[in-house]
Amino acid sequence: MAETKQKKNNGDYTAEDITVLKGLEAVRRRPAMYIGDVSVRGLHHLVYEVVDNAIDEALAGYCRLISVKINENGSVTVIDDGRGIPTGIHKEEGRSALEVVMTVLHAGGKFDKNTYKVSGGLHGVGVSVVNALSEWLEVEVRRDGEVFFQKYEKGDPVAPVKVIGKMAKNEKGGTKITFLPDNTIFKNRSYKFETLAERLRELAFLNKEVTLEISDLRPKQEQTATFHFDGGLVEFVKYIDSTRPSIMKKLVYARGSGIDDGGRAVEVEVAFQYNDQYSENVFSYVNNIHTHEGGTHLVGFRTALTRTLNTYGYKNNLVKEGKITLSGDDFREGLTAILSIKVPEPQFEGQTKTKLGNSEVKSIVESVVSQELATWLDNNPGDAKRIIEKSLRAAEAREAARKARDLTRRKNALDGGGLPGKLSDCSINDPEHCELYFVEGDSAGGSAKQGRDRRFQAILPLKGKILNVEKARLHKILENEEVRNIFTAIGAGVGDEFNPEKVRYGKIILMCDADVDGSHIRTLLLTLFFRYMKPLIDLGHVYIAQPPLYKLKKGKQELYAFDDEERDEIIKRLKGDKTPVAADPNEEQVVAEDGVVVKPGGIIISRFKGLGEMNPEQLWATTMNPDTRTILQVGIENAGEADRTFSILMGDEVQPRREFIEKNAKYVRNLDV
Ligand code: 0RA
Repeated sequence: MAETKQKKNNGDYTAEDITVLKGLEAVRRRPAMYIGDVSVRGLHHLVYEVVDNAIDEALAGYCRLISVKINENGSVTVIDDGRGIPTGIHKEEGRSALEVVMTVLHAGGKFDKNTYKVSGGLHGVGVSVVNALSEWLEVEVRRDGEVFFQKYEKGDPVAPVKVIGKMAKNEKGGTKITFLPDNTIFKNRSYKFETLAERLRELAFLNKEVTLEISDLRPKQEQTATFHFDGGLVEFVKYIDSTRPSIMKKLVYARGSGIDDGGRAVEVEVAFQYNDQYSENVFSYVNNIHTHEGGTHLVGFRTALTRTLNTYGYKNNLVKEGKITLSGDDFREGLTAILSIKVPEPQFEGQTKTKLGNSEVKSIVESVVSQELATWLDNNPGDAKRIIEKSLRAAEAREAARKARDLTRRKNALDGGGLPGKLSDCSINDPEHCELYFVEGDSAGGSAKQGRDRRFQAILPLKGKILNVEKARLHKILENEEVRNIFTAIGAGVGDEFNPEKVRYGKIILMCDADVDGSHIRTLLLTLFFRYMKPLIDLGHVYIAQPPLYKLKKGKQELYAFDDEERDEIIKRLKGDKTPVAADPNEEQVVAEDGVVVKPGGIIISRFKGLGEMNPEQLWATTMNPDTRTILQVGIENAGEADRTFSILMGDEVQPRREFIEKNAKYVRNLDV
């Protein structure tokens, strides 16, 4: 691949640019630097990158329809009706601008400085990165009455840009990109419809002028979905809260803009409502990127909310002077909000680069929200009163929670050292190397304790179902001993006071039985982490152990299988033949008691019903030994969806839960939080 000179936006080459960025070869050598990782997550980011480019066209006012297809051969096509990637000769490069955009790192934005750049997190790296990581990529541009085409392999053009036809009379312009991810880079190349659809749905909520559609054309998986929401953020809030009853007649919606330090417009849009529950669900976005870690825009929003509601409460005699002070927390109980802003030059900070740093943004958001919210409250006195009354109840509960927390602290101090008695801690105390296993049941807890490597593995057995935190307030939660043990074992606090630097273990591993109760307990634990220790998940500390489902025995040989497929493969291997097991209808099998199956050839298959059936050595060998085990890392791809999922699974209403489980039984098992 040719080395390509890079250029700064101000037009000056620097020596550093030339030596550091050596074109797409750098992308292929270190793909994770550009797309985060090369797991299925990175695979899906390739599609998001192309779609984000089309969304940029929409933000600039030129694109209405974006269509994604998962093709029969596993490639993906993204079509938009924007202006089309420019095709003229690029002056400095001396070749087609289309080729430059597709083959030069970060060349996408420099043509057009007036749009909002998406340059945070993993997005906005440029379509050239997708090209570099594709076995092949084809682009078709409709622009200036003609249809242009170019094909690439691993990022390199196969031939120059060619005109392959004329546009029809009334045909709209646009860009069509089809690519097949490179299988030398991505081990797993199979796209998940639901994952892509969720991101497209999110983009449709955030950009109400755009329609996004997706179709899966793979055999036996054919399905389509179309997303368009005239109501934008308002509909987004309703969607997230679809199983949480609102206490309001109308949602709050505010929009406005301000000017940043460079004299450019910052656009602010927010929608929110209060539901009858206790958690705070505020999702903030900058240029369509979810800012997991918040930032200055979120601070501005919170400040405006607290100040404006307090002022309204006093002014209208709903809050009595001197009696109780309402804090920011009180105004966020049961709040579901979407804050979406567009910033021309976002600066992203934080551990996952999802925290907005631009300082001037705080006051811009604060002033837009303060003004608009004050007017809204005056126009909707009924809803305003309900919000203030709910906040007063929250303040009373906060006082009770403070007392409960003080009590916990005192109790812990009395215990000496403060760690729960049930915790079998590890001997080293460098969090990076330590693991904490939450184990379902005392008997499995006992095996885990004996089987573990006590130098770096700690065990906390859990009695059974822990409290469902989705349905309780913090002070109730802290009254529960089991949950308190979990908080103290992790050692980093709760909720707003949670400090990730204090986490005592680098890996927190949930080890539950592979049955319905096990998955219920796992969901309860994940709900607890999601609601009260979210950074634990964001920073990748939470894992799920994968105990085997089957033990296969032949003579002295013992093997374990983690799913049916693996079981069948092992049987095949043990029998030494190549015919698939399932296609052997004449085979006799004897089913003995306890689900033990004896196959001809003396293979004994037993199904593990629970962790407790494994002895300490088996548990170590299959599930706990870092050299041989498989553990799944829990991540949040889409926080709004995750929130909605938890409220469906753990909330009050039964019907949506049943519908969710019926529709997603497979996903629940895969733990796609
Ligand atoms: C560079 C400049 C312009 C648009 C684009 C790239 C562009 C890229 C993609 C990727 C997918 N769809 C796209 N649509 C447009 C600005 C175009 C102009 O100034 O005319």
